[in-house]
Amino acid sequence: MRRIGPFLVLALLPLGGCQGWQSALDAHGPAAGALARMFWIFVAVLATVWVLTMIALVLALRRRRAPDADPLATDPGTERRMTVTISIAIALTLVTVVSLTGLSYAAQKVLFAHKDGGLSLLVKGQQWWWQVTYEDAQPNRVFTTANEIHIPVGEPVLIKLESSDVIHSFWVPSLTGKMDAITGRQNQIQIQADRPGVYRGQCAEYCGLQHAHMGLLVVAESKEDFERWREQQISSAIPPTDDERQRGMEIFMSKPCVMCHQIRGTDAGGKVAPDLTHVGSRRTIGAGTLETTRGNIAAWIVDPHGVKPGVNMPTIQLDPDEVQPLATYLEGLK
Ligand code: HEC
Ligand SMILES: [Cu+2]
Repeated sequence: MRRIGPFLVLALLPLGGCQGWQSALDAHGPAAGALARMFWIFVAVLATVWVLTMIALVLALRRRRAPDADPLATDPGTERRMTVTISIAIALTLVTVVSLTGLSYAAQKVLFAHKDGGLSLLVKGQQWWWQVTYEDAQPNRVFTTANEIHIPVGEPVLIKLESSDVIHSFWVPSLTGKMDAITGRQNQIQIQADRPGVYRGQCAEYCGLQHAHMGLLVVAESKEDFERWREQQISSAIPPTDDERQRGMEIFMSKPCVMCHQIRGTDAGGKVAPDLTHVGSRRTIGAGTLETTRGNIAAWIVDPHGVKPGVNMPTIQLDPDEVQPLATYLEGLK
């Protein structure tokens, strides 16, 4: 037991992950369902093959010739039986391998099936966050957000993937397989959620220092909730309603923040960092690194490299009494 213990733990590890909220085996959409089904069929078939092989091995090892038998003697009856047995074994192996290949092909068909219509989003991988643009035939309904994708339940949503620096990979395990985001070309993958929920995803291609903190959330909600969310995201930022927020806004506009970040409806028009127009409405900041609270926003602004070492946001000198109004203003951008 002591010897096989570690192997047993290793063998059972993948099962422990099944119930998590980010697991390819916890499928909530057609593509992820096809993959999870394929996984379990492979496991069942391969486990059966392994058990049968072991049984055959044990039976073979238990066979003994009589001690005085001539080792080179052959018996035509035994030869014939062996030929038949081995032929059957080869045929079964072929059938198994061909069936598994067919199954894998069928799962691919589901994975890359493109249904027309529905929403299309441009998702751009950046070191180390996701820029998300909701496309629309009407230009004034196009908007950009970051790291949090909302989709209506039960509808296919087309994700067009691009990258602005290195190769990233878009992966929301409960909804679909992985797809690379590459500079200079566009890859597409469709996602669909069958049930409402929040599904976590992350970059699945090592892309530098903060690769592990390049998460994203997919929020699947009813059509009405989604439309309400979309209308709110399309609108410009809410103007400050009190003195502290007003002051926070003035501080933001007077600092280099505006060169990188956009807040629609204000003079801040930077396009190289997350759009902050509705940053307070997102569940996290820093691509899933911190929960969006006033305290966390303040901590981020004061020391982004303490939260996410190597991050592409400089530490900007602020007076101590500037931090709170700034954080209050940003947190209020619902
Ligand atoms: C040189 C460009 C640059 C400047 C200047 C800059 N930022 Fe950022 N900021 C970024 C980048 C890039 C990120 C995304 C980092 C990540 O998640 O990896 C970011 C993230 C943020 C976030 C989290 C947003 C989210 O949705 O995750 C906030 C809040 C923020 N910045 C506020 C500010 C404030 C306030 C200032 C000015 C004091 C500022 N930034 C200045 C580049 C910049
Ligand atoms: Cu990445």
